[in-house]
Amino acid sequence: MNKPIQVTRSSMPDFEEYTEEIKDLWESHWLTNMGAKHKQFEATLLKYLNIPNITLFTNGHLALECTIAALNLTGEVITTPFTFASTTHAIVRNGLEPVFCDINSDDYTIDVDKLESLITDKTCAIVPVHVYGNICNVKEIERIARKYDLKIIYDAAHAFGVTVDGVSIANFGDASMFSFHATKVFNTIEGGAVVYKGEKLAEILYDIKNFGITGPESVEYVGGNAKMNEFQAAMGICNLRHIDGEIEKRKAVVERYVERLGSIKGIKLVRPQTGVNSNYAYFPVVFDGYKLNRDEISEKLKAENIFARKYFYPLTSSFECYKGRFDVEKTPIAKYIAERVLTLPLYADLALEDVDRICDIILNYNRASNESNLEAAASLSRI
Ligand code: T4K
Repeated sequence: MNKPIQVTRSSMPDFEEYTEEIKDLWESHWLTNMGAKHKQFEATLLKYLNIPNITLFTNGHLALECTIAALNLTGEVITTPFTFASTTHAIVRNGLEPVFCDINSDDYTIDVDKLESLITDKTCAIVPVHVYGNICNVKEIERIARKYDLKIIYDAAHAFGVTVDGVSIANFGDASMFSFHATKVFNTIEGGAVVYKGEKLAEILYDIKNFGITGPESVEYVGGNAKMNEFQAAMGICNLRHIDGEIEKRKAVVERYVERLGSIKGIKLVRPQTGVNSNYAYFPVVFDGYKLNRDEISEKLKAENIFARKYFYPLTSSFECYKGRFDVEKTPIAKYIAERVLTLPLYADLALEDVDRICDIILNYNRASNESNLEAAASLSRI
């Protein structure tokens, strides 16, 4: 049996590069609480993303949760259910009510044509998701938010390094959250960041991730602990040196998948978005009218030690913890896609021969020939 292939595999610097980077921590004994590595990493990221403000966090989820808290919102937040648990939980854990908008069937981001009809006098914000690194219709979302005076907080967990018409995706909305989790295009082991407009938010985010402490003897917010530590920041410093090369390698993997699966009836891929420089974060495939359904393909791959994932099934609106609260029928496209989507293995060092093997398993399976093989095997055993 071939060695297992998981849906992704963390990018890592050379061992020596990382150990060199963390060496001075043994001299300083300063391991966390916004130390030298944290400051250095923050400054490097500002440059890389070409943005004015960034706050680092210990993970993407707390980055999103703290940002929503920092904006001091009340009421309803429009978002999509075709995402990881984090997006919806971050809204609910802030005491806000998620209102689910459907996604579009092209890139699975929020359907801006359905957004406006969901706005009520209780709506305070929109939390759109750049799902798989596909970019939401940022212009239309901006127009709607301005018209109704709503905040926009992008869940950009998947979108680090993406640009639109040459502009970093970090520049849209009031704030965007990036995840630097081990499974992401760019990782700090665990980690995350928020980028935003306005100095005011900088102060609040800094305090909120550090228990709400604003001075030696003052605590102005009910904050938590969401600080990025020095080892995470050191990993970020190292990985950022290699990010462009990693994205290039991912691109080659995606191109091979597209070459093999791009024109197959019943297999739907996301088309490249106009003006968008992708980070090739995920490779979602929708099996719709193919000879095998999504679950059958998933099982076939598993039998060969290949572990694709059903990101994002089930919809967050159908989670047990939200039972009876939301109606999944109100987001029919999200429901349809979630039932048919499979994200295939994708990481920088995935060998093209492995991509071919994955495609062969998907393409070469033929129910009729498999049945006749089984019959042949059965008659052989009778001899
Ligand atoms: N918003 C969105 C839209 C998100 O997708 C996420 C996270 C967030 C917010 C929150 O960001 P963070 O708080 O996580 O920074 C994974 C990740 O844990 C999660 O970060 C990610 N989204 C989600 C889509 O996927 P799982 O439960 O599927 O991960 P797991 O442990 O099954 O790992 C998947 C594969 O990755 C493994 O089979 C092998 C590989 N892997 C995993 C780990 C942990 C590695 O190569 N190295 C590793 O260290 O959630």
